[in-house]
Amino acid sequence: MVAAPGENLRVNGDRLWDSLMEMAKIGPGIAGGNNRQTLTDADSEGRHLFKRWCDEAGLTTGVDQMGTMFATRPGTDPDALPIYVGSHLDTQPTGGKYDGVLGVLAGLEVIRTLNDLGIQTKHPITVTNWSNEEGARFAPAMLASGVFAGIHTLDYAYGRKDPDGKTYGDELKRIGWLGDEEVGARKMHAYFEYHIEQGPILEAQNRQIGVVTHCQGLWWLEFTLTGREAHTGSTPMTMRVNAGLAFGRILEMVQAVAMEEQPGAVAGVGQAFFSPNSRNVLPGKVVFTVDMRTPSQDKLDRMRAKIEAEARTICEALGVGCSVEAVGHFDPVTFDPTLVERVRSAADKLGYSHMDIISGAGHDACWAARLAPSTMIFCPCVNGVSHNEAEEISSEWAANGCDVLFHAVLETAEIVG
Ligand code: HGY
Ligand code: MN
Ligand code: MN
Repeated sequence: MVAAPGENLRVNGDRLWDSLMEMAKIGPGIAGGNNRQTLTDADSEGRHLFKRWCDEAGLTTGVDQMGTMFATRPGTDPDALPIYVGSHLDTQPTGGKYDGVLGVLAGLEVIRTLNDLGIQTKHPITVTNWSNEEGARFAPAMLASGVFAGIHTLDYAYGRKDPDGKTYGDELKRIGWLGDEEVGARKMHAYFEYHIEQGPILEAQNRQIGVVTHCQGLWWLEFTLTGREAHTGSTPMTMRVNAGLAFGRILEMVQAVAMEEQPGAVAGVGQAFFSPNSRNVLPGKVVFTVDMRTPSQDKLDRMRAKIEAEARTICEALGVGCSVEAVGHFDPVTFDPTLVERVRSAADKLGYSHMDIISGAGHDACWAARLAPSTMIFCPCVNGVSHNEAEEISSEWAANGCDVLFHAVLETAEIVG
C-alpha cells in the first residue's frame, strides 16, 4: 500500500531518549528517580537546560509571572494563533524521570524533527513548561496553568506556602524565574499534552497509545483537627481529646466511601502532619489532605459532601475540633472530540495499537481545555507505577507516543512547505 503523504514521518526516538536521560540527571532522587520539586534550585537548573535546548532549536522563549516557559517556533501566518504543546518539568519528592518531563521534551522533539525536515507550518508551535503542575510543594496542583486559565488569582498563587512556610512568590523570585509576561495574555489555537499513563491499563491491555477522551474530576480537602496535647502515658483513655484517633477513623471512613462508589472512584490521604509530632505527646493538631477523584460529576459531589459530613460527626463524637478547606478542585474534563479523533487517526496511520482512556491523574490540559480545544496522548508505564522513583517506560513507548503527537500537531498546525 502506498504510504500517504508524510505517513512515514517519525521523530528521532534516540534523541528524545537522550534528552530525557540528560534532564533526569538534574535533581536526582535516592532510588533512580527524581526530586526536582517546583521552584527549587534543581527546578531552576532543569529550566536552564530546557531553555538552552530551545535556543539551540531556534525557538523564542517567553516567561510569565508564574514562571511558566513558552518556547515558540514561528509559523508562516503572523495572525494564526499558536498550537501549544506542553506539560511540566517539576517532579514529586520521590518522582519518576518521565511524569511531565516526557511531554515537555516530546514537544521539543516535534520542533527538532520539523527543523530536520525543513517543514514550515501555518500556525506557530509553542512548547510549554508549566510551573508547579505537581502541587506537591505548593498546593494546589496545576497552579500556574490554573492562574493562566483564570481559575486562581496571581496573588492567591504567590501566597501559597510550602511546609516550611516559604511562599510561591518569594521562591519564584529567589530562583530567578519570575517572568514579565502577564499570565493568561497568550491565546491558544489548540493544546496537546503527551504524558505517561501513570496507571496499569495500557500495559495490561498491550496497547501502545492511550487516546485520552476525558480526565476525572478532583477535590483536595485539607482537614485541620484540633485535640489536646497530653502525656501518652499518664493521661487516662477517658480523658483524651485525641485528634490522632479522629484522623485514623476518618481515614477508614474515606476508604469506605470510595469503595461504596465503585467502580470508578478513588480517595485517600498522602500527606499528614502531627503536631507536636512527639512520640509521647498526644497530638494537639493533625493536618491532612483527602484526595478524591472520579470521572462522574455526581459521584464527585456526593463523595465530597459525605466525607466532609462524616468527618465532622467523627470529630464531634471525640470532642475534637474540625475545620475543612478546599485546596484543590476541578470538575471532570471532556477533551475536544476533533483533536481526540486526530490522535486516534494518527495512531492508526502509524500502525500503533491504541485504546480510548480516561486520565486518572490531573494535568495542565484540564485547565487548558477551558481556553482552547485540548487533548492528551498517553504511553504505557511499567506496572502502572508513577509518583514513585521506580517509574519506568521503554524508549520505544516514548517514541511511539511522540510520533503520534508529531502527526496530530502537524495536522493541526497545517503544513505549508
Ligand atoms: O495530582 C495529580 O494528578 C498530578 O500528578 N498533579
Ligand atoms: Mn504529570
Ligand atoms: Mn505527577
